[in-house]
Amino acid sequence: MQSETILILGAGGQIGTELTMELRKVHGGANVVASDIRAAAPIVMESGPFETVDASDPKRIAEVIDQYKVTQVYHLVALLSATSERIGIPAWHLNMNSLFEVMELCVSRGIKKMFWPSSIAVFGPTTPKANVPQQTVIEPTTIYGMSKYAGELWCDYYFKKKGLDVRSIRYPGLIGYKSAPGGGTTDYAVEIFYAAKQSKQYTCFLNAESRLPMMYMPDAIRATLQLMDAPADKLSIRHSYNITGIDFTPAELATAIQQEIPDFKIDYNPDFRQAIADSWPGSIDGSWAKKDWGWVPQYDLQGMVKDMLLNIPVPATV
Ligand code: VAH
Repeated sequence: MQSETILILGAGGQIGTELTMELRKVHGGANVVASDIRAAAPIVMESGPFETVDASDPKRIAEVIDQYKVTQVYHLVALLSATSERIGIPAWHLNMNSLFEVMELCVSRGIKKMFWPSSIAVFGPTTPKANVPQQTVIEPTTIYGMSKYAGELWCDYYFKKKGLDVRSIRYPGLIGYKSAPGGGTTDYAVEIFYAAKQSKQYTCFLNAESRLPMMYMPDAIRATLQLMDAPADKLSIRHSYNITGIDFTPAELATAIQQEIPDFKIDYNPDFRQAIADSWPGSIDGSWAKKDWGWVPQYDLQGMVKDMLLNIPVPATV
């Protein structure tokens, strides 16, 4: 069987760092080409090929695809919710145009499989708040959410009209310790762990009751590989799959941390990201992902908290 050569665009990001390492475990370091606009984490730079690629430069992406004879592409580059609201239309252009260019390159090069992340950010204030079904009212009110929903429609179009086997997951907020998030509304759920280990105090930029869908990164990475390995004829969704993870409010997360660090304290000072969070649902029904490709999460809230606190280094005392 011909071995795969995988290109990861955005390998330096929160998902990209961990996805690169997992794919290199499966396919071998030399067969997974990491790329980003700037150098990635040392573990990525030192475990296989890395190429400097600006995702807004299709000629450069084509060069790397041809140089390595790439057979699969993971296109992870995007500006997230908070950054996109701050930047405005240029964020739409980066998120959308890079998707169009990569899908066109995958079709023209006969690339077998492509992955592109969507997000629960596609849902808006008119979406039901609890256990959001796979098919529902989708009226995003953020630039990031609009770009992700438009992208989902294009993924389905390229599958149906051009035969591109592009697959997608609506990630919830992702929490991990191997790579930092950047520019997201759910980033509080990562920052809080470092604050708990360092100062034992955290001021949260969302209010105490902001329930959001979340997922521990090991589950998110496993879901991604499980979807990509699923037989194409089992996939009934070609926009993007809802997947079930965990959901919690900042107050619930703080309580779970206090089970491990009793003197941890939290207070709340909501900023512009509160309006983004308020437009999103609180929990997701991932039953289609379970039916089509057997998705079941492994981490609950306390399990994630224990593992995060176990792995985040205690700051060196000065
Ligand atoms: C963000 N972490 O906050 C991303 C994610 C569901 C949120 O897409 O923008």
